[in-house]
Amino acid sequence: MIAYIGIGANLGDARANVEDALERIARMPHTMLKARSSLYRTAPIDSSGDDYINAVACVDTALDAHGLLDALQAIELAHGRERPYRNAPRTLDLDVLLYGDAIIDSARLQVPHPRMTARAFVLAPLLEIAPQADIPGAGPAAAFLAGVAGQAIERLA
Ligand code: A4P
Ligand code: MG
Repeated sequence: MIAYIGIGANLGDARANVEDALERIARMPHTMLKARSSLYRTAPIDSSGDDYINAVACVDTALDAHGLLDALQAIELAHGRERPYRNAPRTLDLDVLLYGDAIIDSARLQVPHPRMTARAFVLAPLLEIAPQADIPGAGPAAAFLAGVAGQAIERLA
């Protein structure tokens, strides 16, 4: 299954944390890293603290969607992530954005990620590596870019 993973960090050395997450994603079981976006510096949305570093990874995985979530949460834990409150600043946040064309709504997992269409820090890196990306139930990801044009985001070299 082709899946897209959103990566974000705004605590500590955020850039190093995102790069390390990409390496760990590439080493997840039954999974191949197919593509990764550039890093983006983004202003916090519904959150506080420093700017975020964001990126998106594309994987080809034999894990089911909940198994993929488990593997991503293990990587978050390896980064010592604490969850004092929702949308708190974080060393590392890994979200399942898309899992094939699946629509999932379980207690632990909602896919497509419910807020992805409203966030430049997801849409820009996603469209960099998957310009034709389609969001099940919502339509082409590219159609939502205009709606997030006001959000500060800078692609890093
Ligand atoms: N969960 C449900 N669906 C998913 C999914 N598709 N992927 C559940 C991953 N997890 C999913 O997440 C809480 C619970 O969501 C998990 O236990 C899982 O079972 P969390 O990561 O512990 O909490 P959170 O990060 O505070 O919430 P969430 O929902 O990930 O927040 P958002 O909406 O992703 O927002 N601004 C910038 N510029 N860049 C950012 O990266 N990130 C956020 C987080 C806010 N503002 C930001 C950024
Ligand atoms: Mg999260």
